[in-house]
Amino acid sequence: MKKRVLYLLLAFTLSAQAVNAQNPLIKHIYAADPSAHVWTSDTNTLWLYTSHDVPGTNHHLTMFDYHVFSTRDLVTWTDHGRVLSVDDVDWAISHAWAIDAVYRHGKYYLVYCMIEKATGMFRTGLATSDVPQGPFTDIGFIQGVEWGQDPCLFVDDDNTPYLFWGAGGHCSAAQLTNDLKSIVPGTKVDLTSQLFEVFEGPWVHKYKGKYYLSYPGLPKGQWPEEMYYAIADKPLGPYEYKGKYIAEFKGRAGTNHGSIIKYKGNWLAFHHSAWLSGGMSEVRNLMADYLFYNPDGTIKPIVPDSLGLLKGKPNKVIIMLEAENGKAAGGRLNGTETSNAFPGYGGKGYVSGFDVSHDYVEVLVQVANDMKANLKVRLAADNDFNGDVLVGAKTLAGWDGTAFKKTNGWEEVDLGLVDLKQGDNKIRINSKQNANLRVDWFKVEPRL
Ligand code: FUB
Repeated sequence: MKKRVLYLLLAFTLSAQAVNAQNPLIKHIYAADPSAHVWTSDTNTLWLYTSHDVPGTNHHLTMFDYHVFSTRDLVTWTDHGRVLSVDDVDWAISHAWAIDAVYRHGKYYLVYCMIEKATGMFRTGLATSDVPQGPFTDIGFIQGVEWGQDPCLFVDDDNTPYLFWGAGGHCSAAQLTNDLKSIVPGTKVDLTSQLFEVFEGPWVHKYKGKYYLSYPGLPKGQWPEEMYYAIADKPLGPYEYKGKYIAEFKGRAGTNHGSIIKYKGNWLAFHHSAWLSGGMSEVRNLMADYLFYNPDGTIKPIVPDSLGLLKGKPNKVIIMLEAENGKAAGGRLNGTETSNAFPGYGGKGYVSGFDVSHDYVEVLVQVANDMKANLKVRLAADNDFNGDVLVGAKTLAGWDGTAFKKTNGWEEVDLGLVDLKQGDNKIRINSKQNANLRVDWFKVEPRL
């Protein structure tokens, strides 16, 4: 009898863990290389700037764009969609690999790496936005950095910016100029020999006045990568190697890459694994775990499990796609235009100018696997109008030349359940006649 109760208890605990699992952190899209930030402009929100793995590839050669995620409670996460792609960067040709971000002088910067068309080498690009969720506009690459893969832009308490980068078993760092656009001459250092078994992906955070440089390394030169760290008294070193904080674990990817940050009083470690792709080791998903220090300042090793940042609730995700982001977020404005004259919109504005039939606004939804999702659109229409909603190439059942009602200002219209296909999905709304339609955003809630 006693045994039965124990079994039941165990079964209940395991199923509760599965339901409440918070790792993988984000389950609707393959994302990797998370850079976590809390900006001084709003300390309640945690942001993740990530790269994006292409479903079905199992390599990193065709990685093409970046995503931004945000949360205010570590339970509900918003995917803000594509924020920059190789197509948006004139000087680049491919390899949208690891990224970082920084908030400086009232602007948000994406600090990213792509292969330069002219030289075939990795450059560290800068792109800016007025808002943390992007999309971002490229402003060129940082002068003086060659093979600038896996950038980490660390700003010290005195506001001095430092860039760390690393690839192929090397790690370098330098002070940056105030505008972030170039290296301060004479400040570049090669940190490789100070970082035991370093391979790539540096991340710097500060704890109790010391500088912690964490990085993916190759144990005895063999894959998979594990997460190591070293500590210094000054940002540019010298660094003293301290150990590993995430060793190889079940379901790990070939690579790992992480960031460490304090949010609402807790230290968190973000990284990636291959749990979601079921063993395709180069198709990765985001992971998160709490991080604890020993009294001597060393880090207690983390063994990732499905509970992650468990708050007693399963994670929830919302994909928020602002209509006005258009091409910069992988969407399209056909015959329509952006505006901000009609108050009450979310984001930076809305799309209007649906003057003739086939004028439309389209947004891009990217998902890891085929899935169902709830779709909502926020719009304002001065008159009733007939319109279509398309998901992929197909008109959405029930929304084919359908009569949309005149709204009372901005209203959320529930378009129902849609089928999303693995990879890229375009969602489009068009008005068949001029009804002074304005479209603010699309909200997609994956049913996972
Ligand atoms: O995501 C592509 C590459 O894989 C990153 O740049 C590396 O850090 C590794 O995670």
